[in-house]
Order: sequence, then C-alpha cells, then structure tokens
Amino acid sequence: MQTERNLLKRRDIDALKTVAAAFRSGPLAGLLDSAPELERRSGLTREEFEREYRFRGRPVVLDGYAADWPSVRHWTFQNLADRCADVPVVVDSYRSEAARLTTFGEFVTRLEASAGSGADPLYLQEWYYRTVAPELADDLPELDIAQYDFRRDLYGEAASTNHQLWIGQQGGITRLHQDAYSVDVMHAQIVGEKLWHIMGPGAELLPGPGGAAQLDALCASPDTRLMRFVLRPGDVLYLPALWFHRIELLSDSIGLGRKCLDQAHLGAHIRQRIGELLALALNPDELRVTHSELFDVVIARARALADRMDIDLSRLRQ
Ligand SMILES: O=C(O)CCC(=O)C(=O)O
Repeated sequence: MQTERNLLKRRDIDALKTVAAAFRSGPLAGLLDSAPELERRSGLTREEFEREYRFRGRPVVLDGYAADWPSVRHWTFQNLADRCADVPVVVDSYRSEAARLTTFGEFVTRLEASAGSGADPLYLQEWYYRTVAPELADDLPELDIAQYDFRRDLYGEAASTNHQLWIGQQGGITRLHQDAYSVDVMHAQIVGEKLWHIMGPGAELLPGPGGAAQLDALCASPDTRLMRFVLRPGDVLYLPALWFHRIELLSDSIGLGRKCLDQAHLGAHIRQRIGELLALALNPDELRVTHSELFDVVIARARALADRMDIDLSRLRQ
C-alpha cells in the first residue's frame, strides 16, 4: 500500500495526534506567537484583489471587506437561536466520538450554560445552513471576489453551492488541514475573533529514522511559510488552494466559509475526486480501518453530491 509520508497530510489517528501535540508543545509551538503576520489590505477592488493575490496564489486578509453585511452588524448567538430554534444540526462533527445531533436552539443553550465550565468547547463546524435555514442567506451577501467557482460547471449550481457557517465556543479548535479537492478558501468573520495559523502547500512533517516527527526540520524549512493572523468581524480571508490552516477561537465565534474551485486547479480537483471514489469502491475495508474518522463523512458527502446532481446510485449506466 502507498503511504503518505507527510504527517501534515495524513488523516489517521496517530498522525492527527502528532500534529495536534506539535501545536501544544515543542519547537513548532514555540514559533507560533512569533510567526510573521499575514499581509492585510483594505479598500481593494475585485480587479486589484485578482491581480495582486488570486492570480498569484498569495493569501491575504481583506480588512473589513464584509463590514456592512447585516450578519456582521446584527447577529448574536441569541438572535440566531431565536430564528433557528428547531433546526437540526450536528455539533462537533469533526470528532466522531463527540459528534451528536441536536437542534440549533439546544446547541446555543448548552454553549451558554457550559461557558467557563472547563468542558471541551462546543463547535458546530461546516454547517451547510442553506439546506435547513436558507433565510439566513439574506444576511450573508455574495462576495464579489468569490464568484469563480468552477464546480458550477462540473456539478451544476445546486451541487456546487458551498456556504458553510462555523459557530463555536471560545477555545474551540479546527485542527490543521488542507481543504480537500484543491479549493480556495474564503472566510468571512461575522461574530467574535479567531486566531489562524497557516503554512504553505509545501510544508512537510516527515517521520525520522526512529519514527519521531522531524519538527525541527519543519520549523527550519523555507517551504513551511508559517504565518499567523486574527480575523475580526467584517474581515475576509483569501487562502489559495492547498495552504494548511489551523484555527483557534479566541472568543465565541461565527464565521462563514466560502470555497471556490479555480479553473487552474481543475485537473488536480478531478484527480482527487476520482481517486477518492475509486478508493471507496475498491478498498473500503482497509479505508474503514485506516481512516475511521473520515470514512462515514466521505460517504455522506458523496451521497449528498450524487443526490444534488440527481445521480441514481442504484444504476451503473444511465
Ligand atoms: O473557522 C474554522 O474553525 C475553520 C474554517 C476552515 O477551515 C475553512 O473555512 O476552510
């Protein structure tokens, strides 16, 4: 079997634990506070953004780009809970052992009740709110800089819709990852503050001869390109495809993720999708063991995609 050597890219439990620990102590953790700040710009037009950042694959924070959105000006946890009280949500979906189905109203009640209790922070990650609470979209206008999603051409409008809310409690963490399928990340901060650490697509954490992760080499390599920044309400992040990112909630926080497939990454995108589907079709038993955290999520995503694309999964040929 082919094994990914870069621990930053692996999704098996041991690799996830090694990378999570590296952010808590050791040489990488020692660098986090002094990492350079990512560039911030304000007042850019779409054309300037594309010329200076998107077409050059350079990440940037656009200060206050969404500052006048109704959500940024008016949303609170409580008024969202009033509007979405009975809407079903899966909280902590990134931790299989903690994931549970509840309602949005119950989630906010628990979040407020457990504040400061020392319990693990609650996090509603990657909430595709448009399928269950589409009215919220009125408060989250389209970003003019995020209108190039080539997945529309591949899968159709319905399947490519990709607006996710990230709603969580102070102290919540989204572990280091690259977004799958070579999509660019746009992230608008709506409520509260989040600390981001990012690393370039070439960052590598390899096991040494005795098996221990070579953290000093990661820290020393120019390809690591570790940077940090805080997103505040109204800020919008542009992170090109395959940049690694890890997020820590500095306060209770709401953010909106928008993903776009740049045509430049079409080949890589299709290769990853086909690779994943072939792995699921041809090697499911092994994948279930090696990727126990991911397996069900990937199946659920593939089913949702097929559904939105109107694909009949009981047939081999249409
Ligand atoms: O805000 C977070 O916790 C994670 C956001 C993220 O990973 C994304 O938008 O791609």
